Amino acid sequence: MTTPFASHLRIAGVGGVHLRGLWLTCLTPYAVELAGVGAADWLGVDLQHGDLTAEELSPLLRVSPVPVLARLAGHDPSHIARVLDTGVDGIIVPAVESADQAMALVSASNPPPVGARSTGVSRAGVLGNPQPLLLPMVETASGLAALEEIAGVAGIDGIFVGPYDLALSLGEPSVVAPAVVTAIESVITTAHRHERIAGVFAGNTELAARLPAAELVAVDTDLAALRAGIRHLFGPGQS
Ligand code: 3PY
Ligand code: MG
Repeated sequence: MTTPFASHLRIAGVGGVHLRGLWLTCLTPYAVELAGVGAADWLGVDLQHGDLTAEELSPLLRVSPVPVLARLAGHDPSHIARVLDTGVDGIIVPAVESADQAMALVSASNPPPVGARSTGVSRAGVLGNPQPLLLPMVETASGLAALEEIAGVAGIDGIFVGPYDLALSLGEPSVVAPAVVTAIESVITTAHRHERIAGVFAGNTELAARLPAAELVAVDTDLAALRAGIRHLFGPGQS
């Protein structure tokens, strides 16, 4: 892909792509360089859960063969600025529950006059990266209730669904429970109606296969892929 990822998705728009990602929770840059992760279309680096930290982003970005989106630890503007300074292709922000929160993220992600993000020497600045994708997550009943207003906020690129927190918040037993799948589909439809791209963390191939309309689908995690690879070699074993 010659066009930068964020620009590519903005140009392709709704329905223009269906890109399958691998969600990183533990792989080091060494493994990212050598384990063949380029078979995925993109990587999601999880800074909220798992074992990776914001300090590991720059080394990961230097070796990743595919675009990298970072799932943030929270909404703190200084965390957002540090992560954007690394030159990631986009940020995925957990548990956004109102238009006000989404507007605060737009402000934290953009320098004046759009927002209040500070500028300084950074990898993103020196490399001249384009504006990364801003993808608020809808993953609670409150977020779902505010979906229409969140999707309408100027400056966001899309909505990303967190089905595991959503299932918990809705009191449903699994991410493939009918009420959760219906909620995910309604997020995709609403995002598209607002000309926003839709992303979903599937975390399993069964759910991933049911989401052809989403532009971004995180199929599963690096840990799940490692476990599957080890089982493939040795069988189920003790755990
Ligand atoms: C969720 O499903 O809640 C997520 O945040 C994906 O990691
Ligand atoms: Mg979540």
